[in-house]
Amino acid sequence: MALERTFSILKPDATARNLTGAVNAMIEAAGLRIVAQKRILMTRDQAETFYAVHKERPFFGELVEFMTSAPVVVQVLEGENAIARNREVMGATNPADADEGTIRKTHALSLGENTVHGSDAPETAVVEIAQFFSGNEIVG
Ligand code: 3AN
Repeated sequence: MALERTFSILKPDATARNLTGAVNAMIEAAGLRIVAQKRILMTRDQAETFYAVHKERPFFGELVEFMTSAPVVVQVLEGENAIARNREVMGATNPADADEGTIRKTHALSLGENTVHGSDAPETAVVEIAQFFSGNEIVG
């Protein structure tokens, strides 16, 4: 299996509770390398573009509000099978359904305030990484 890259976000509920280091430690312990990282305040435009696939869903407005409410940390993670590996360590979208030892089971507050985002497929990873990072900002 070749090295793969995935896009990750530490969401506002994580930065608000000063959990950047704690979540990063879980990501690194899962065998993923943080090869790019920056803390930003997402604009409404950025959040609406990022979550465009959910535009028709009833929670879209709430999701955009939340993602722009406080800083986030956007990241590129690299490793063997990184997309699936990251989703494994993130845990289920709803923390109530997440396995013990996952980031969401350990830290998430609710279905909306669920601490992390991770790309769900190679195609989305490429698009999501390109929205926030240029090539020379990623150092593997
Ligand atoms: P995941 O982030 O696990 O891939 P998606 O892509 O189904 O989950 O949902 C994107 C984000 O939208 C989730 N991370 C979650 O924060 C939010 N979300 C999903 N479903 C709901 C919901 N029913 N109510 C509020 N927020 C939701």
